[in-house]
Amino acid sequence: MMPSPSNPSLLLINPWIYDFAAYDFFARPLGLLHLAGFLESCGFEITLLDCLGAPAVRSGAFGTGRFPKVILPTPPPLHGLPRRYGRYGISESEFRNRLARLPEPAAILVTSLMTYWYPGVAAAIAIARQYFPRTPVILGGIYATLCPDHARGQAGADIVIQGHGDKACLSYLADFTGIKVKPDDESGDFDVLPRPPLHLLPHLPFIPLLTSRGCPFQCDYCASRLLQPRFAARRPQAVVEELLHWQDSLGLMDVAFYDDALLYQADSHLLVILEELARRGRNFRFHTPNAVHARFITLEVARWLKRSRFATLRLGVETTSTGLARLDRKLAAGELEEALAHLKEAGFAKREIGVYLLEGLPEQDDRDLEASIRRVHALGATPVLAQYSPIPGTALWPTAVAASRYNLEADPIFHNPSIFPCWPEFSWERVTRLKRLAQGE
Ligand code: B12
Ligand code: SF4
Repeated sequence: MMPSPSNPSLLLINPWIYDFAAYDFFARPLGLLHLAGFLESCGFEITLLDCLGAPAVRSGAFGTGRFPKVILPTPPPLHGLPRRYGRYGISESEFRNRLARLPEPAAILVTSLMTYWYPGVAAAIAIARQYFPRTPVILGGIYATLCPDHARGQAGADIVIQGHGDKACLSYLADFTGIKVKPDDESGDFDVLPRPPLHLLPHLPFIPLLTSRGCPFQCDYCASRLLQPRFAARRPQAVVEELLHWQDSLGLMDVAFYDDALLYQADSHLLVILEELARRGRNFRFHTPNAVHARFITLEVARWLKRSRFATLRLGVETTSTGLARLDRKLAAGELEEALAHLKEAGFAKREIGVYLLEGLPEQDDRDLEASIRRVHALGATPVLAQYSPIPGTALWPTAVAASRYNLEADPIFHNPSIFPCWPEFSWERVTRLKRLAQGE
């Protein structure tokens, strides 16, 4: 690898999604933006190229919508599936035009999200290399963290960094540029890290926000602990200041929380944030696409959620069945019922309360899922099916590997939840029947 010129400019890339289905449900590259903020504060000049930064082809509510899609050949390991594979985001020619206009950066930093989206990561890196063949490429993010060996072998980056990666990045950048930077604060404290530079995003109808990292629970199917071993919350005041800053500078009102455990210790965290915003007379509208814990919804919490205009509310539940050995550790019998009663008393309507139910788990019996769907309807909430993605390193992984019709260990492309890798076969009839039931038909 050749050292780069002394220009300390960095190119950060959020790659395309390659998948059978993808919807922009409050999705923004917040991890890459956090890294951008940190590197900017260390004196680097940042250019962000967001492959998903295309205006939606069909707009949904609150800035959500359909990504533009170009159909691509289905990857060989998935041949035969009755679904259309494609690339979501900006066109390849737009990506190339943007690269062609850029000066040579000192390094290219690429993020990654879902493990099974790695073909989009590899495609973006391969194209970027055509324009900057001498520039080192560093890959980080969720796929890089969960599947580091695969990423090292297949993604085409020079370096793969697991985890937050900010300090590791600095040390590699020092090697490439000769510029040694010592951050002002080396504690890694969430609150002293610079704000993510949201203004770098080309299309931003809402504020993506992280008020805490990690989760105090450890559900069998979830990667939260692998990505963030300890739960850590920001100071409520710092969160308030960040929200006011973005509202004042970008004029935004909608906020999407990316937290895994937003309602954990709500009395000293979320409620303090909401009270302070109310005290200052600031109006926001909130969304929890990543789900909140039902067990933390007391009547007081429910009233604050209503008063503060939580417009997209999703509860993470998995299944309402008490007969099955439960895979998650976050909900005990009766807690969902209680939470829904509180939300209703606070004034939430059925359509406003989405309850995620996991579909496609290994050894899952449809009758159990159907019973869960009916139960959620009966409790006056809206069931939302979330397809299960097997993740290496989770407690459920060995069961998923044993149950799958694919060799899950051979290729992360098989982690794709929309192929239902742990069903004996893909069945539109089964998918449609469960979907209709969830829609109340
Ligand atoms: C928010 C979130 C979403 C959001 C959208 C997120 C987005 N940005 O687009 C929504 C709600 C839409 C979503 C949807 C889904 N999600 Co999700 N989601 C998350 C969540 C909670 C946080 C991701 C995030 O943005 N974190 C915030 C940023 C700050 O962190 P980060 O990206 O990791 O970045 C840090 C580091 O990785 C690193 N880093 C990042 N980039 C780079 C680059 C370099 C060069 C370096 C050095 C470092 C670096 O630095 C950052 C700062 O610390 C994760 C779980 C988790 N705790 O991470 C699950 C997670 C990623 N989701 C998951 C799943 C399963 C899904 C769904 C499939 C669920 C479903 N069945 O519907 C869908 C799929 C979406 C789709 N098809 O479009 C899985 C991953 C599965 C997989 N195989 O990879 C996770 C891990 C949760 C889990 N169950 O374990 N998700
Ligand atoms: S409660 Fe949610 S975020 Fe926490 S471990 Fe379980 S599924 Fe993951």
